[in-house]
Amino acid sequence: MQDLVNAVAEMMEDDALALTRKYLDQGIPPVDILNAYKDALGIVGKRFEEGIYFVPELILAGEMMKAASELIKPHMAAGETGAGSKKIGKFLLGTVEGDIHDIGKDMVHMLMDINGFEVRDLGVDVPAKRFCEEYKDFQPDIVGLSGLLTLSYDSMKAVVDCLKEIGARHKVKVIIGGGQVDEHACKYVEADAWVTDAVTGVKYALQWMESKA
Ligand code: B12
Repeated sequence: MQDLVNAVAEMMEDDALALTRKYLDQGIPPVDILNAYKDALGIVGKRFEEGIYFVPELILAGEMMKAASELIKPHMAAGETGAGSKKIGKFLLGTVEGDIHDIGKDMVHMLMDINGFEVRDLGVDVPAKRFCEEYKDFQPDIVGLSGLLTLSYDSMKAVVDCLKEIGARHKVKVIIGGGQVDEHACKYVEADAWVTDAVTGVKYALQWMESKA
């Protein structure tokens, strides 16, 4: 799908959507198409770092990915997992304080949902205190923190600290995700796992629910 990656990276919005439709019609797995977008957004991010692209390109890239997600969503709801309506666990999700990136978070929402989780999505720029309030009300099995800025690690850590303060840390798994996270960030935040793709995140979540059963 190099043509799709190129169309997104070169800001050719109409071509990108036409190719997305073409690949969906051909029966290409939706996750593969989303991953092509993710790769393209990685290129956009790199060009931004290099001073070739600026914030408007970041915005347009984000809009392209959102438009593609809307096209792809119905194909995913058909579900490869067949998890259907039976809920297997509760997943509290949000992008942490100071960070407004939500494309990856929305993909996580969609994938957790079709894999049988009841998802409560708190949106973006969510303060630690709000995560803890929602924890008390929703009683999730897993808390998922999204953050794409390196600055977000402190906000993620604040959520874990807050969960400790209310005596909930040992009762809940915490997973962090976003393009920049790594083992180092995971240790700093004191999360249980870190991922840079939603599919691996779903695998962790399913494993945790299995070992709880
Ligand atoms: C699009 C974009 C934007 C858009 C966001 C639109 C939106 N609605 O989200 C806009 C224009 C708003 C934006 C703004 C900014 N951005 Co920006 N942005 C990007 C870009 C190009 C793509 C991000 C993206 O959506 N990727 C595609 C998704 C699908 O991938 P993903 O988020 O990684 O998510 C996947 C996984 O990580 C995982 N995942 C994500 N979250 C979670 C959570 C859980 C629980 C789990 C299990 C998994 C998981 O699953 C997803 C699917 O596989 C990245 C570059 C990049 N390589 O990421 C820069 C990037 C993240 N931005 C960057 C910067 C600097 C900014 C700004 C500061 C720019 C500015 N000067 O204003 C602002 C910050 C605003 C803020 N306070 O948050 C930097 C961050 C650098 C850093 N190390 O901190 C990046 C890396 C670009 C770069 N290379 O410099 N940005």
